[in-house]
Amino acid sequence: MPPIDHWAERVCAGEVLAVSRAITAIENHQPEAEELLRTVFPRTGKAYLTGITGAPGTGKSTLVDRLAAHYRSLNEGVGVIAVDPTSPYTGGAILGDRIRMQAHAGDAGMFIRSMATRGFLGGLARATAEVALLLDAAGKDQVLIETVGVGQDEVDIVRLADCVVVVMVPGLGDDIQNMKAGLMEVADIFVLNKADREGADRLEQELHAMLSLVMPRDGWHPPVVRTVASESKGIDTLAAGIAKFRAHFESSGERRRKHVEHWKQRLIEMAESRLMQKVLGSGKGEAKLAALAGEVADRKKDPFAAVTEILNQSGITL
Ligand SMILES: Nc1nc2c(ncn2[C@@H]2O[C@H](COP(=O)(O)OP(=O)(O)OP(=O)(O)O)[C@@H](O)[C@H]2O)c(=O)[nH]1
Ligand SMILES: [Mg+2]
Repeated sequence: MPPIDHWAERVCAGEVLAVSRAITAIENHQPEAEELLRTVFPRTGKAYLTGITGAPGTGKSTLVDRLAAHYRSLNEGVGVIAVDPTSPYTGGAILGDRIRMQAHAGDAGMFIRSMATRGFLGGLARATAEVALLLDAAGKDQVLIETVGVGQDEVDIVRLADCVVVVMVPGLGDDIQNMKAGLMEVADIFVLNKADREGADRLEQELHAMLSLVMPRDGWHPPVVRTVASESKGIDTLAAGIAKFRAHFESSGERRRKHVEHWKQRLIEMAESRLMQKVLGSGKGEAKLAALAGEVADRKKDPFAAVTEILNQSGITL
């Protein structure tokens, strides 16, 4: 059996070491990663991806942890991807995540990985999407993706998910008003976490008031679920909300349309990423680009001619 097939077999059997090695290969954009993903791809498409996002410190990791425990109690395989815990907002998040993960150590039905750095070749969203695919191949029924909802990268990542959960907490001031419109738009479910704190009722009223102004997407009204993640309160309700959302889209035939839309986006991103690699692949490409940009800035060359030159030199004829 070729080594890649052997590796793929081990990934699909859910072997932790094989999965870990594959994720590292994906992060480093190693050529074997693509080969591996191609090999396992026919066996993917079963996992349900839930994205959990929200402002720093709202309790996302705690929620993910409790939700994971809930799914494990139903004997479902769970994969967790914690993206970008290195943002300047979150000091010891990785350490905290590590400690939480210890609680699941030794559970073969659970796989947890932090993706700690930015600057992945081809982008963080690509790496996350590929890791999610890999966990899908590894037989995880539920893949939970935690991201801090602060930038475009994060919005791109949550868009990958089948269901997007946006976490809010009372006492962050005018957080609804300040919330990124982009994040609001992608929310399928709102979680009002830290409901044990003062101001929970007011925040819930504000959310409902705001939601009443928004047109339901495909017949779905995003519910507001109150949780106290640190006490495991409301987790069943959240899981039920996710299941209801899933059923809503599966029965209405929207699921396939969503998946086609998803792959349309992904294929464009992959084409872009491959093109960039071809153009900037070597160190030389970067230098050449800088030289051309200089010529354009100095008006020695027009940008259209420069682009044609870049493409031609990369062996691309359009
Ligand atoms: N009072 C209260 N505290 C909570 C609740 N849920 C989480 N916390 C606490 O809030 C703090 C932050 O929780 P995390 O789960 O690390 O939050 P996070 O959103 O993952 O944080 P970052 O990844 O750093 O953005 C921790 O001290 C939790 O114990 C809750 O429902 N009520
Ligand atoms: Mg966290």
